[in-house]
Amino acid sequence: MAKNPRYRFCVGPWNFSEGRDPYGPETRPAQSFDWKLGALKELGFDGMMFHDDDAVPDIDSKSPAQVLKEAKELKKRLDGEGIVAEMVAPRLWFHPNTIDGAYTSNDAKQRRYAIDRSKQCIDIANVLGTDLIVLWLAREGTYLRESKNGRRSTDLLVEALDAMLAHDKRIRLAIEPKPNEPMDHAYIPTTGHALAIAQLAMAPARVGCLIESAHAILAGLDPADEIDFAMTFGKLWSVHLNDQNGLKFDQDKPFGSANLRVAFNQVRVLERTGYGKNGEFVCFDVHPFRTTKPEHSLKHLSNSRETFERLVAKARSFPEKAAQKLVADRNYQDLDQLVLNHLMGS
Ligand code: GLO
Ligand code: MG
Repeated sequence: MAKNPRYRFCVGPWNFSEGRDPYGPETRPAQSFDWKLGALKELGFDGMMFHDDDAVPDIDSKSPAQVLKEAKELKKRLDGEGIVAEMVAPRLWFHPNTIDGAYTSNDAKQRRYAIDRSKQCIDIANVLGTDLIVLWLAREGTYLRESKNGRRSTDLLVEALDAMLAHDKRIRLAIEPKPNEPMDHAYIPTTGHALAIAQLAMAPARVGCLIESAHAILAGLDPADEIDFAMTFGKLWSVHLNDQNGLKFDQDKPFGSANLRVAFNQVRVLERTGYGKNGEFVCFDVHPFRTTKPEHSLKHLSNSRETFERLVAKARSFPEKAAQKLVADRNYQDLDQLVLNHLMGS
């Protein structure tokens, strides 16, 4: 039995990455989907996240009937392995039609492509048995301010949300905010933006968010506070726990790798607010370091989970009473040390 039966864990096929960066090629051989599914099971994870084209490769070259047929085959495979599909996300940043953005492209034909592909993504999610669609709005933003109109882009995003919500009355949309990369500035950079735009949609209750630790840090925010904020609205439907060393390229480091205390506070908030009790998954959106040898290429996943589990134990054994006494006395100096001592194990 899992150490923390309350939590279910998951990763996506892209988290078994091969080490390519903008300056050099892969450093590890590519593995097949079957290999990744086997590894995920071996590691004791419960679910898998999917982009639409992870579920159905070369999706744009296939007929709608073929796409659904392949999604059904995948569902059978997953059932056979006892693995749940946590979510499906339309990958709207690879295809030539999405060069200038997807829902906010300046070209109406390309906006149509993005919406059609999103509807198909919902159909795939239905087949895979999940009601959760994740929207990482990768190219919805600008490289230069004058190329788009921010007000119009907001309207276009609402139109796209509405088209998806109308396509399926049960589906929930979790916006995954990120402030930059690949864009200079993204249109929905924070949790606040995601929850605000949800209010403009035709069914606000079905638009929520997914918080990724690194994305919050890139926005200069504390991921634990972002989590608390979204939980206050009952709208945190998934998390991508990882780590990020300051304002750099998106690093997707193992959870806790850069700042253990920031990781501890995220776990503490997840525990306090009851995250997971409605079936939400703990997902790790982490990548191996480029230097990682093939034989160590699953360690970023097992290590992230180990850190999470140990921080759950730390959150549960936190000397709350002593902490509250220090808070009441405004003795934050000793509160600080109490936290450090707790994390250091004394
Ligand atoms: C990139 C994002 C990305 C998404 C994934 C699911 O910065 O974190 O990995 O989480 O594409 O939509
Ligand atoms: Mg992510």
